Formats: sequence, C-alpha cells, structure tokens
Amino acid sequence: MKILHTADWHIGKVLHKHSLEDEMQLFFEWLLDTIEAEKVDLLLVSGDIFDIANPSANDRKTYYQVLTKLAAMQIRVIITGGNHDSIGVLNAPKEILNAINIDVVGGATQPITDELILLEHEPDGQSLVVAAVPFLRDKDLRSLSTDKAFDSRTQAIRAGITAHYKTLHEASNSLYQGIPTLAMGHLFAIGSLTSESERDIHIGNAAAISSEAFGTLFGYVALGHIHRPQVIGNNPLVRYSGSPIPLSFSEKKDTKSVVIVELKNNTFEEPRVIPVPKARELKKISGSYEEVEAKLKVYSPDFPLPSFVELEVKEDAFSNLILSNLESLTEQYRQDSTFKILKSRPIFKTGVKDTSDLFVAGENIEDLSPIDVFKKRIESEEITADQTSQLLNAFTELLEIVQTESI
Ligand SMILES: [Mn+2]
Repeated sequence: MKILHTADWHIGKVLHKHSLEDEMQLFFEWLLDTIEAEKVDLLLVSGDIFDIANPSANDRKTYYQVLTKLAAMQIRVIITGGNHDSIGVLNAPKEILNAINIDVVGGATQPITDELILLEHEPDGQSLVVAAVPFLRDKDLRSLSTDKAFDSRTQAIRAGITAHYKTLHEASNSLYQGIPTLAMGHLFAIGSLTSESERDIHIGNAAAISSEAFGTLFGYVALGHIHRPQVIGNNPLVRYSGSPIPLSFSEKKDTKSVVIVELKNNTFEEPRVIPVPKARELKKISGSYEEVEAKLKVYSPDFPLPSFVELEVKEDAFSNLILSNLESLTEQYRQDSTFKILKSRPIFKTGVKDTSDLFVAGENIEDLSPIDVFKKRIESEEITADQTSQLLNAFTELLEIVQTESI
C-alpha cells in the first residue's frame, strides 16, 4: 500500500495582498500526476486545508475540484482539520464525500474512536488503521484530563494531547488487533523548525509535544502545522510533510515536498521525499539603495510564474531622496512580466523619528503579528516581569479563541 502524505495547503492564502492561487493550482496538477505515476493508494492531508475559517466561494470550488479529480482516480483520501480550518466548513460535506471514498475529520470526535479509520484488504491484501487526529482544541483536551490537577495550563494541554493519542492507540489495539497503525496530527512538536507563516497554537507554542507521545505508538506519524518539511526526533517515520508551496518569505529557501511511504507486509518502509517543482521564486534583495538597484537590473528569474520580490534598502542616515527613489524604482518595475515587487522596506540606522517609529523604522504594522504589537504595547507600561508574563498568557489565550473560533 502506497501512502502520500501532505499538509498545510492553505487554500486562499494571500501574501502581501497577492494571491497564491496560481501556484496552488500548479501544485494540484502536479499532485494528481504524481499520485497516478506512483500508483498511490491513500492520500493523507494533515490539516490547514484552507487558510481562513470562512473560505471564499472560489477557494471552496478549488478544493472540491481537486477532490472530484481524486475521487475519479479511485484512491482513498483522509483529510483532517488544522488550526486554520473551521470544523463546520470541513465537516459539512462529510457524508457526501464519504460516498466517494474521502474521509473528513474536521475536529475531535465524540466518541474518540470515530477518529479511527480502517482500510481493509486494499488491492494488495494489506490492511491499515489510520488514527485521523485533527488539530485538538482546548475544549477537546480538557475533557480527557479533568481527573488530574495540573500546575499549569501548558502541562494540562500537553497531557491532554498525549492522552488522546494513547487512547486511540489502545482502542486500535483492542478493536483491530495485529493491523498496523498510522497517526495523523496537527500540532507543534518539540524540536521543530518553524517559519514565519505558522500561527502559534496552545499558549504561544509553549505546550510543544514530545515525539515520544506518539512516535512509539504508531508505525508512521503524518504531521501538519509546521511549514518546513522535517523529521522529528531523528525518526524518519515521524515527520512533517511541510506545506507544498512557500507561504512566507522566510520559506524562500525551502525545497517544498510531499512524502511517500509504503506499507509492505505490515511494515512501513523508509519514506521517500518527493520535491514539488518550484512554480514561483520568492526573492529578497537587500543592500544599499545603489546595490538594490543594480541587483534588480540583472535579476531575471525563470519560473512558470512571476517571482515575488521583497526589497530591503539599508542606509546609514535617513534620506527623503532615498525614499522617493525607492518609490520610483518600484514603479519602474510595475509592468515587469518576470517579477513583481511585493514590498519595499527602507531601513535607516539614524534619522528622524515620529510617532510611527514606535516600531523599527521601515517595519509595517501588517508585517507584525498581533502578539508583537501587544508586546510593544506592554513594554511601555511599568509592570513587573510576572505581570508581563501573566498578561502575555492571557492575551495569547484570547488570541487563540478568536483565531480558532469556528464560523
Ligand atoms: Mn499551517
């Protein structure tokens, strides 16, 4: 049985007001071709299907078009919800998708054993149990860990997630004895290398999960949430597939990929990483104004889609001339067909300060996360470190509720 693991599609993602729809479409075409060429039997998508809880009609259309094509290929598909997804949006078409071999687990289920999906006697005679665990929200975790008192919320969350996996492992053992198991997950694992496009989960990521919580319980663990492809705890069978396309400039050097793992004679073989062809380059050009101008002149990318460029001009002293030059430089390339300048940041070491300089010169408010802005705000208060951390925790908690609230 051949399994393809991907995650973090983030359909609908916009980068500095520019849609990533075109590279997403190219990825889907490539994915369908790869599934066919590799003769994949099972596709796993570990959360963050959509970028926002209430995706546009167009983004939903994209999703259903892909699912329709997958169904026509007669493979099994298992989709779980991520922290960006609305449980309701993913689960609404659950029954109809089920009829075409697509299982959807938008949020934690009641009973928990509904998260176990049995694939029985696939063409090669191989069976498999998939513990399709979606992103676990606070309320899902509390129900499992009420019998114990924990020193902190962090500990309670960690224990809740660990208990969730353990319960599924035990249930699978008693219901489907002897059948290999695989777990999906959308969580923050200890030791994972992040980029700038993941949204913090569970108190600012403080409740990171050790790979031991699930690594030894399941034959393969297909993780989502972290956008850089990576192995966790040195175990090639516990890994993040990463997002299929770069979702932020911090991922510009990543090689995006999907994972193929084969299950043969009840054993998971060493997974293979298949790189996703790069459709668009994300490029940061920095230096003095003159250097940036010269580098732009010779920049001629060659990818299917126009590159997205970020300019960073670093000068010693504040200069209005530099600012206006930078503006006309950006204007000059507006019609270029090989790249688009998404943003330009002037950074001056010294110079005039005004009220907008509460932040580092050249930093746009839209580049900051809500937590950054809140941190800046409480920095200006005369409070103790203890109060600061209490306020930060409370703010993070509220932020999580706002961001994960289903629409
Ligand atoms: Mn994600």
